[in-house]
Amino acid sequence: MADPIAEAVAKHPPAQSVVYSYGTAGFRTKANVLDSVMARCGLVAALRSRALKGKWIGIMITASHNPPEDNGVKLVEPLGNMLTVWSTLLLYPCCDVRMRTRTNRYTQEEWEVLATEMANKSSPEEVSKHYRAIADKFHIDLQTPARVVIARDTRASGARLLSCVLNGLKGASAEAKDFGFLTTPQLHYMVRCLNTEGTADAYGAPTEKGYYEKLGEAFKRALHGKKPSGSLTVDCANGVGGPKLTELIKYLPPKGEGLEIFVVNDDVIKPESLNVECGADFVKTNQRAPPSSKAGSNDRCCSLDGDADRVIYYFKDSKNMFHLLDGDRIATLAASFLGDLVRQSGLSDSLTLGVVQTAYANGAATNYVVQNLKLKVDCTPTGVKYLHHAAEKMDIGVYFEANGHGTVIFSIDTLETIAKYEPRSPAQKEALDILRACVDLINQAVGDALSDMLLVEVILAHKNWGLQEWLSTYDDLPNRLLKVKVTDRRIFETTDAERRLVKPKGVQDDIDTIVKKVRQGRSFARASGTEDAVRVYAEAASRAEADDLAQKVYKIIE
Ligand code: NG1
Ligand code: ZN
Repeated sequence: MADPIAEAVAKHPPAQSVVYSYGTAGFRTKANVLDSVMARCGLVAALRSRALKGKWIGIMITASHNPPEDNGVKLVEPLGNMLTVWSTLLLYPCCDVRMRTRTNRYTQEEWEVLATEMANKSSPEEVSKHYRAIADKFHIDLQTPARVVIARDTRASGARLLSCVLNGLKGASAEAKDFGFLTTPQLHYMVRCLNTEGTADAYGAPTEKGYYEKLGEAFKRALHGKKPSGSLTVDCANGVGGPKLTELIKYLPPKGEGLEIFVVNDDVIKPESLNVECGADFVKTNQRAPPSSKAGSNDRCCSLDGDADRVIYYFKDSKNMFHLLDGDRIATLAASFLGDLVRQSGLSDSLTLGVVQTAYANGAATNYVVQNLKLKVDCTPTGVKYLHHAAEKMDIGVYFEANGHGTVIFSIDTLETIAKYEPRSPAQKEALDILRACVDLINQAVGDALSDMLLVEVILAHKNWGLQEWLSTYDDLPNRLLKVKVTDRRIFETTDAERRLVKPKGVQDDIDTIVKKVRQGRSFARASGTEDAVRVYAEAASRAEADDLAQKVYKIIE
């Protein structure tokens, strides 16, 4: 009898001697060795959907800020988050996101391991056997409908890799909805909308137009009559964010009444220019504007990454000095603004706000949150899924990685409190209206560069601040991030949210000895989850000391 699973994967044989691993950002590597992985991810997504009684699962084909020749794939859970430890939407056929249970036996690690195993099976028969073994092990009824929604960024390899995913889905008899080109956060938005459609927690219309309308309308409401000052130049990394931002602008208040946005580096016709000398990763890593930038002094600029899930701000001052406002800054800005709104609405007795960071957050940002904003800070390992998970435990959780990945999430109970609260004065009502608009403006499925950017613009307009005022809230400690090429990064094991090495033995002691001698010194080393390297981070009271500390730790790791 024909085996449709084996037949589907046989069309996409794996590359010789490549070992695949589902890491921090899904599978990500050179596009020319990904065909087999894509077809098999289709199978895993179909199984995951069936395990969740036919909920929509997302597949995003992207390699974010990586070079144009790379690509990758990520699976997205029903509420638009990454494969999570305890998904809130579980084994129930109804779509009520309130239904929380601990009966879900599937953990993030298990599904990541399943995906990794699936990707590394050598023959079509073994893949098919593994598919059935997973179904058996987790009592997945293979007759249950499976539904998968897919999108991709603008990489040249995207169309071919999409066809591999579609073949996998066809082999598994899954329903496929292909949205073509989307930003990563737009795909997350679609997944959440599709799974909550027609329920009390409906997230929005599952269309691109629905996404723009939701953001545009919330932006207008959140501005509450305030007008952003000046203009904003947005570098789109020559990625999918460019055309999508151009479309979004049509839904924002017209130029004279609202924000003037200049879209630059939006060439998606030449996919080889993606992330090259532009984009959030370039700006953050090189601590300078893209060479093509024509922005004048004090012009407000921001950069997205290749799939528009990261944003960072920057400007050059009148002395031509470059200043970066990264994810840490966006977190402190958002936490301070939302904290004020909660207080002004009269909700501070019922709601608390917290901030989640990684070890890469600048020490000055952490201090500012604790000492000035008087908020709780949690530190998690690198990777949005960890931050998101920690933020889920808070009433209002603001989470950002320093590199610009992040968002704000409101718990289900918090959403209810905000929706039902009766203001007791016109001032409370005004703050509450703005808070409610922010809830709609913020993409709660995942960090979203376009939504985060509009939130920053709203906050700056309300505070009547430019980037200079925003920058002056605190001084970043000078810092340096280095990459060490090592033969085997797996020997570097960490603890304490990746801030300390436990292996190789003795290395952490050597780092500690050096750090102790440096004013305001802090440094750590961890294996990258996306590249074959160890990253070294160092910060200190002065630029020279930070650079020197980073160099010394580099030498220890090398
Ligand atoms: P790794 O390679 O594990 O450091 C990098 C970024 C993360 C995150 C992931 C996913 C740094 C230091 N690390 O992870 O923040 O964005 O890529 O894209 O920026
Ligand atoms: Zn990205």
